[in-house]
Amino acid sequence: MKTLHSKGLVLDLTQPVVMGIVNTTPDSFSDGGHFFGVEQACAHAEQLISEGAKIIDIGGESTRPGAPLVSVEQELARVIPVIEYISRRHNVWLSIDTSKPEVMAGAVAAGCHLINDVRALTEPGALAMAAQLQVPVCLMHMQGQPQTMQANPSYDDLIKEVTEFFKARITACVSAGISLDNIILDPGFGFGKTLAHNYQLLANLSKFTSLQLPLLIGLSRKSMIGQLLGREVDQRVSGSVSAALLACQQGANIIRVHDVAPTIDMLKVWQMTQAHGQHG
Ligand code: YH5
Repeated sequence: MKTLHSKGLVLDLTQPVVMGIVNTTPDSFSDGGHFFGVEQACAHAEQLISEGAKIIDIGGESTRPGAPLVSVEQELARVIPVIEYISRRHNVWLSIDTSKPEVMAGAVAAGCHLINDVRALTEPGALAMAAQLQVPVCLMHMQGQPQTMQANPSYDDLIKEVTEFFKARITACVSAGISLDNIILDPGFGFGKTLAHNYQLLANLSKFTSLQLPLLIGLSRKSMIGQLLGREVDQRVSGSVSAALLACQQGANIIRVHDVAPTIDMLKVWQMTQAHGQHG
């Protein structure tokens, strides 16, 4: 049975769970910049918890192409107060969306249970820090760097290349002392991928289950939904929920979303149907 353990908390992944996104960046494009500031971020996190999020993902660095780089001090100042506030009041899993080892250390000390790194622990010192902190890590695939990744994404064999990337990062993690039980994989929708690449990944998601590790997916409000439907970020809920259902059907375990309530509704429909399979 797939379960994650961190700091005395257990996360049962027999059914897909929702990870709610809390941005602390003033430029967080996908919520119109409304959720900046510690107070707003805390209130937003509590709202997502009440809607059924099992994990809250807290980010203080924007990976949007062209977004300004953020210093360690700035990132810590944004995320630590939110982590402290939520971890004191709720028994929810907290995830830190960062690539910086110093931020990983500060976040875990403040109460974070999981490291979510879009750079898959490739920054200097990140691998050793994650190994030392002994909490689960999410390794995301990205081609290139956030600033330039969407310039000309190109693959000979996308699924094979993402799989090879996963295998190489798993080996690097295990060599550094990270337990296999603490590794989560994410194909990184929108990170160095064209629209066609993103849908090829979604169509073939089940292939990554052969690696036998939990799968996290982030599709929520992304361009692959907006471009296809011709919709702005605040009109992408139906498309995002539909894509998330296709991911669940193929074995996704953790669904990273902005819109928790509609995603929980989808999961209830999915779970009821699962429970009544085989003419039950
Ligand atoms: C992810 O997939 N994504 S930040 C563009 C959007 C909307 C949303 C233009 N962190 C992931 O959410 N961590 C981000 O519309 C992530 N997996 C993991 N593990 C980008 C994002 C977004 C980008």
